[in-house]
Amino acid sequence: MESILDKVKNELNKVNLDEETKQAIEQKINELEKNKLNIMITGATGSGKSSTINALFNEEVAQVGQGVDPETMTIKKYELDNIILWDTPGLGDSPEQDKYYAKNIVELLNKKDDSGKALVDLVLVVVDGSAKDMRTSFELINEVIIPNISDKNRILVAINQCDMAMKGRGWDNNLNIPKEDLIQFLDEKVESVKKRIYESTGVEIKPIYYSALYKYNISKLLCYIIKSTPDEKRIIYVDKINKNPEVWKNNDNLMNYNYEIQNQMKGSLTSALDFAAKGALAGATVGTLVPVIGPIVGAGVGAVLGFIGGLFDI
Ligand SMILES: Nc1nc2c(ncn2[C@@H]2O[C@H](COP(=O)(O)OP(=O)(O)OP(=O)(O)O)[C@@H](O)[C@H]2O)c(=O)[nH]1
Ligand SMILES: [Mg+2]
Repeated sequence: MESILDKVKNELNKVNLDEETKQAIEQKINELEKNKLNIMITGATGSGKSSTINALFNEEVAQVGQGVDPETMTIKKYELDNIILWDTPGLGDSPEQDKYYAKNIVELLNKKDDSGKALVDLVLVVVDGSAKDMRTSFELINEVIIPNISDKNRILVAINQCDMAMKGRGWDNNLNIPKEDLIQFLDEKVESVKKRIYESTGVEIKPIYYSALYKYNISKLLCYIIKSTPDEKRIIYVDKINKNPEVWKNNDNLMNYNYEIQNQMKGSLTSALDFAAKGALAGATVGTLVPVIGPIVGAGVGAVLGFIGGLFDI
């Protein structure tokens, strides 16, 4: 299938722009095509790491791309073309094993890419919202993840299994959403997780809650992930997100997440291309080419994500 960047490249070729500008934009697109996005998914055993990966991404792709990282033999590596998912083994089964897993996680967090930057772009810690004892999760977040990632904005804490947070009470099985009492319980949980991380580390992280099983707040989760993704890598998600519209349907209505997802991806690609073109165009300033590039990128993103239909209408 034609990728979003190929689509944009083709469309740009059709518009009336001078050769130099076109070349500058094309060169930038070629550069963006080489970008790799590395995401670590970690958490206690059974928290729902694998279910979360399958909810967010195209399941078939996730399965065919499965492999084992030969260096560690413990962290699973899924390659969805330019998205590399590092699925760590669940912690909490035995202290000796956890020590070994933690060591592998620290090693991966300290790995550098070819340009000398941290290889892992962001870490998603999946917390089991139905678990009483969250000690393993806090040890992982506070003692393993936070001390080993310098940009704290790249650490995400997501509370899964929100449907089971009150042992199944408060979950509306017909609508697949939490009822008022469960919402309140979950909001308090978010606050207490945030507080426990802050008190141990001084780092402020704002967790969210979702259900990978019932596909609730998956758009919110993706939105949360995109905002922590380096600007120029955001567009990578377009080709790989789950193509089943049902996944993106049920969210809290605090924001139009599906609109926001599209907007973030469009915005970061448009400004990257505008910035590249500016260099080639005499007298151009930042934003000069946005009226030309913006609609093309918008149409491309809209075409690929059109399967979500009305949800992405602007
Ligand atoms: N009720 C409920 N169950 C869930 C949810 N997410 C995952 N599960 C269930 O929890 C179990 C563990 O899910 P996995 O996705 O395998 O968890 P994991 O973190 O990958 O587990 P390990 O790889 O063994 O550490 C499975 O039975 C899932 O169906 C959820 O949101 N709600
Ligand atoms: Mg798993």
